[in-house]
Amino acid sequence: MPFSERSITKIIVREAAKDWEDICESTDVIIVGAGPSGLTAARYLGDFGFNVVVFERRLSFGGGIGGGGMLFHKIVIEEEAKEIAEEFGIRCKEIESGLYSIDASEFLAKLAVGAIDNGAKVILGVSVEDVVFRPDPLRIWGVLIQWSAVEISGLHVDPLMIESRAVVDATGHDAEVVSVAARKIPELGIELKGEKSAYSEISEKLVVEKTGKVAEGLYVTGMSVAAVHGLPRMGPIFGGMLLSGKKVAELIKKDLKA
Ligand code: 48F
Repeated sequence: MPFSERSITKIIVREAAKDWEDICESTDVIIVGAGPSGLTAARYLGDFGFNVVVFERRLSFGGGIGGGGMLFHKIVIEEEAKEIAEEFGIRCKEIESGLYSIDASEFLAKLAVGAIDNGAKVILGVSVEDVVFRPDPLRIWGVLIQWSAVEISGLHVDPLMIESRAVVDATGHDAEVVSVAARKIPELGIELKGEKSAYSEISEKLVVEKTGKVAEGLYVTGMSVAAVHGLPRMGPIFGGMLLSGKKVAELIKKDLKA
């Protein structure tokens, strides 16, 4: 079947523009970061029927998963998170009581498939640089986005804005979205405590416990929780990321359906 270069370009531009129009018109939840917590949150929120978009700075999924532990290609999860992993079809191998090993590549691929198959739109190569807010009542109203390539180039290009009913900071150790909101909207009263050194067992529990809303319309999941609340880090054990992603999805469901 003959085809022309014109068609290839037209298909890409038109279809991308249609998706972007949908994202502008009807996004319920913006998730910033396609690491383990963001992808898990995206999967459950999609399953609950929300229109979900995930903006990921890099051109790949998985955040900190791909590097395993110091580039060894395995990650660990604990018993409490096994059920979630299995909902994604991820195979978990029990090594010692309550601790399982998973190939990093399987973990990141299946988390991404789970999010996409449940309706989340994942856009790679887009960075969130700021938030949209409304003062009365004070709430986060969306995000400002920019092509990562523009961000990296340092060119002065104004971003675009996407509105949503909820924004989830799943950006990992730097909590980038909460950080910019705290700095630029001091009325929110958010104090970023900063992540502490490792204490894995405690950290895995606390990160789930503290997952949730930090301001109206703004939620944290994954390692962003540790950065905001001053919790210890845990290294390449990922059960807390899955449990945190699921928890934030359930909280948002409750808040948005209310
Ligand atoms: O860092 P990341 O994997 O976050 P997470 O879901 O999981 C943490 C673990 O990987 C690990 C750990 C626990 O086991 O300690 O480190 O909390 O994924 C965060 C993703 O967000 C992207 C970033 O490229 C990464 O893929 N990201 C960060 N800032 C932005 C962003 C931004 N401003 N805009 C878009 N994407």
